[in-house]
Amino acid sequence: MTRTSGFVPLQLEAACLLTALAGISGCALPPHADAGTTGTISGKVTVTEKGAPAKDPSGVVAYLVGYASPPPKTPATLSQQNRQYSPSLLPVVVGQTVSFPNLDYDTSHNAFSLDPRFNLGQYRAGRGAPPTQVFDTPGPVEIYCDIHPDMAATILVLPNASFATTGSSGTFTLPSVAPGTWELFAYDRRALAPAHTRVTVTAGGTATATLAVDRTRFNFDHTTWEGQDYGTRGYTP
Ligand SMILES: [Cu+2]
Repeated sequence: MTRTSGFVPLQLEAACLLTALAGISGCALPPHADAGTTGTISGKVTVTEKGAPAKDPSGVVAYLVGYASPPPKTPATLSQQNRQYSPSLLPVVVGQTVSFPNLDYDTSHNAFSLDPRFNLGQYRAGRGAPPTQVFDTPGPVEIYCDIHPDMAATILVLPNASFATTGSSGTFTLPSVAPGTWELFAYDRRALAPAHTRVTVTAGGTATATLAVDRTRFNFDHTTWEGQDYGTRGYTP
């Protein structure tokens, strides 16, 4: 997946901003906190794997586009533990800082991305503050470890804080949404494209939405930071 063609919401968000400028209701209004003047989206994401029901439908990120909100001041955390990233899909807001703590006391880890390009170096657990990175461009960012080829995660950089990650039931709730018609997406790491629907929110109401994603991507093979095959570097991590 490329960052431009694979992230459909960006195009729709741009369209939404244009309609906001044109005064069309729904796109211009950011959610606000006044009880009774906002509504709730209660949704469910149905997940299949190559067409069959997924055993574990959790971990899908549902989110709205069409407005921007400032990033939380608290960093998000992408942990490295048991030679895996956790969570494997981390939603953040544009401009938010992400911390990458190594929680494995028996090995160094690394974190890098090829787009945008950054490399946090190799580091061990318990030796000072974990490295951090700011994410300032919307879209998915694939994160790897230059030591362990099986370590892969996606940071989903979103325009605002109206998002939620589904649990084992596949359900999600987005509270405090301004009235209007919104573009709602569901992003799964193993789906080729986000699912999309439109939902209309009324003040004090609860709107329901259902989305469906099919997991067909199971190969996250990638090169090292320097573009090499992991197996040709002369050592086994
Ligand atoms: Cu690692």
